[in-house]
Amino acid sequence: MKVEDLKLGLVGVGAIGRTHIERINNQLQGAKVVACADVNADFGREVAKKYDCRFYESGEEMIESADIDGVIVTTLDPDHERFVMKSIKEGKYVFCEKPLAPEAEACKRIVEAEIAGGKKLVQVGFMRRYDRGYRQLKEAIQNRKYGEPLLLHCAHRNPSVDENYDTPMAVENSMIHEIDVLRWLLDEEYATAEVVFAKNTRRTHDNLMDPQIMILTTESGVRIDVEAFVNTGHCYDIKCEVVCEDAILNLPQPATIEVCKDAQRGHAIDSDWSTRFVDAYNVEFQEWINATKEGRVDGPTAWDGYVGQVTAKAASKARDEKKVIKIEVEAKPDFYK
Ligand code: ISE
Repeated sequence: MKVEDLKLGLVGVGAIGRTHIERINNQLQGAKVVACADVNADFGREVAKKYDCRFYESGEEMIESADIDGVIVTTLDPDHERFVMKSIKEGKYVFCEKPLAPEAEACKRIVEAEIAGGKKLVQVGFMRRYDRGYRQLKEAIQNRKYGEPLLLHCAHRNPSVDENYDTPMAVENSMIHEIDVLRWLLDEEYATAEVVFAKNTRRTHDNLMDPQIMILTTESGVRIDVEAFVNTGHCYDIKCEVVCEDAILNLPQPATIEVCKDAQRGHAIDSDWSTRFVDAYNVEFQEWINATKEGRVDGPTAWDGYVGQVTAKAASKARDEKKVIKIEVEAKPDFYK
């Protein structure tokens, strides 16, 4: 570890937590995860040993420690709030995996605490903003080279999900990514949400309607449809087609070799989000490390986390009540402008 390396503490050493330790300690520059905490002490100690970290049974104690400069929260979603709040209290920069918190009210409490502390410290792990393809789309849309964007057709397809994944999770766990990245892409807020169902796949179960289609409109009238089909059985596939006045723009797929065999020509595609967005995660963390060292937050803020949850909850309500719901977000505080 170099003297100038940022010393990070990570709470929650599940799969995503461990991949973040791995990328920060072995691939990226300028930081090291030097401490970790987990409720499962035996497993947490094993992980700490593997990555040469100090282990803490209590995440709060780790966050307080003078040995760490910044915090990464990768616990179960309901525990995000308390560790983000503790980081704010300690005045430490904190990266929290999405969602910032499962309930919009909890996100609001985080926003209020951050404003009260007077300094932006929180970044939310919406990694799609760091994907090369989405960044290219944003650049193409931003300068209006192709006219105004009018409508978007998107798809979010997973090969399979576990049996705990239920109907609300299609919006709140999967399409939350589209909710965030599309308002960033279009640089405007949503006005309404609606969710409709398709015919159910035979691969689903009693608690999951799959596929679903979420329909959003933006304040300027752009109409967005997102298909979430989380039991395709065969691929992880993310699509985003932006229909502009003068051109149709499509999210580029990561490049893979073309294979010509058995009288067919084709390309392999990803089977999982962790490989599809691996480069995005790396860029996201490198930029977070760089910004943290310079004392600023330049990624998705606590406010973005809050708007995402308000929108997701409106979409869930729209699905349950089978109607179009108006999305009511308070005015953006000057603090986040
Ligand atoms: C998962 O939780 C993620 O965050 C992935 O990025 C997403 O594609 C997947 O649908 C979610 O279940």
